[in-house]
Amino acid sequence: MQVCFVNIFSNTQGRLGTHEFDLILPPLGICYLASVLEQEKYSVGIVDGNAELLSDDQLLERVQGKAQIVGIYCHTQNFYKVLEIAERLKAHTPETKVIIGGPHPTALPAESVQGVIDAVVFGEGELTIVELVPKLLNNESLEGVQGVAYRDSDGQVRVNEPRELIQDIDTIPMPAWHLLPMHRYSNFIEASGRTVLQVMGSRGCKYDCNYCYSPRIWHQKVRWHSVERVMAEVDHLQSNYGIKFIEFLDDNFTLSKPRLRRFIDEFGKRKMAWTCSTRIDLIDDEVAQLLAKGRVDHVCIGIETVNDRLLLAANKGVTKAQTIETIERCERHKVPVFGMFIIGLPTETIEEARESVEFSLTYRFWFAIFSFLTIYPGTNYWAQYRSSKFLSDDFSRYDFSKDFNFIEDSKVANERRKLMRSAFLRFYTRPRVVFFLAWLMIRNPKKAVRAALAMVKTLFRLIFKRKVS
Ligand code: B12
Ligand code: SF4
Repeated sequence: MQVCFVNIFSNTQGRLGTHEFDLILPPLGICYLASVLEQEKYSVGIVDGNAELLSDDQLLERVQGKAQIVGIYCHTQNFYKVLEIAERLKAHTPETKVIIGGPHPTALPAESVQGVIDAVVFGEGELTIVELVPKLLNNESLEGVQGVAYRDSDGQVRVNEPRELIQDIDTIPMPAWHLLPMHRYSNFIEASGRTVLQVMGSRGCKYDCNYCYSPRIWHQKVRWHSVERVMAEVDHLQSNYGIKFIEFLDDNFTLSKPRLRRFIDEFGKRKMAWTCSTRIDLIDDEVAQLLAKGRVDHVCIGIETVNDRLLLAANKGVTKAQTIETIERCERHKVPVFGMFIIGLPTETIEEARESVEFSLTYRFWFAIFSFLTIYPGTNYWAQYRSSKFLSDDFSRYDFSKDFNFIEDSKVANERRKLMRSAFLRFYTRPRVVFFLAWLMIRNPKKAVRAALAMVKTLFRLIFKRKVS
């Protein structure tokens, strides 16, 4: 094989452990890259160690000596692990070229050229990989390859020019799903036990919230796939893999009303369930009506906080009044909302954090999740706080399901942790959630028992205040 892409197992089993709750999604980024390389007639493979729960040794066994180039997906939290895997790969087969890409290298290209890494790809990868792979296979210089950082023959770190985004994203082939262990993917709770897969109908977001990384990689531009292309992906997933539920990963699915209307008409012809994400200010009455007409299962909305001072400071561009209006509108139109909250925004007091928790319990959210503020590289907050003593420089702690990586006052942080525990307990022990699990039990007893056990385990940990590891 010429190129093998790898997604390593990430131990993100925090408060809401991804594997315990069957939240295992395909690594779409490397699937697109595999697909463009296959189009260019390279032999390509993917090892999704995360989905297959592969230990480092098992992963290395699957990859070592099997490919000329190994490309590893890298987010901040697994950066050290990625370097370690690269090191072991090279120790076994020094001639293998190891490249990395993904959110972390995109945010910190120069700093990511470390150890044995031969090339770091930053930004959108499809055009870069097609130019990079022949250079690596032929041992040619990487000078001038846009979107690449590397160490030159003098040992100097070079960061080449960034690459322009692809204008027409319909030119990118569908993700190479056939290279994935498709039976392993799941989002049990969100898809209520149905077979589920993710589709990206667009790339990018025009907003610029201070805690978000999306504006950096996609340059605050929104590029859409045509509705026809989206339906082709949906049909492919339905007919080849029996998928019954689609989770659209677009940053703001309801940004364009004309497109939403066309989507609802087309998708409605298929007998499939779906969910999407959007913003508070992108659901007016017409959008809520369309979502209800399209029988959306639920809509995920980043509420983050309901405090106007913090919303302004986070550059969120919405107010508490707008939030209430939209949530009530969704209730009226029977559009269930999955509310996502952040606890620990810079300068947030414990009273302000409590406001968010009370809000999540007052309104009829379908589900709610409370994340610890994690300031990721590439975000505006990172630019603001990167040299602050409050921000951890240990990347393995950059995990929004486990703990804060930005602590201004440890006493307040402790109170926030306690608040998160009680929020979790209060939200997830409500009769509605218990009934929901009972209903899932009928649908898929095995998985429901696992999810219920995971919940009990998490509650147990919380009650006894044991550190979640
Ligand atoms: C879907 C998703 C998930 C899914 C699964 C993702 C997966 N890898 O399996 C779930 C919900 C499970 C998840 C979990 C987590 N996620 Co997540 N997730 C996303 C989301 C919403 C979309 C990812 C996606 O498909 N993007 C679309 C593709 C096209 O973009 P891409 O992945 O960046 O890939 C392009 C380039 O980066 C590059 N590229 C990517 N990989 C590689 C590899 C090589 C070798 C090369 C050359 C190039 C390259 O080319 C690709 C095509 O252009 C992003 C937000 C976002 N806007 O990207 C967050 C995001 C990636 N997640 C994030 C985080 C932190 C996590 C968690 C660590 C959170 C946690 N603590 O639990 C876990 C990690 C779990 C894991 N094992 O990977 C952060 C990463 C920030 C950072 N700097 O690390 C993001 C950016 C969200 C955010 N907070 O801003 N996530
Ligand atoms: S949080 Fe949502 S709206 Fe804000 S910049 Fe990120 S993707 Fe866009």
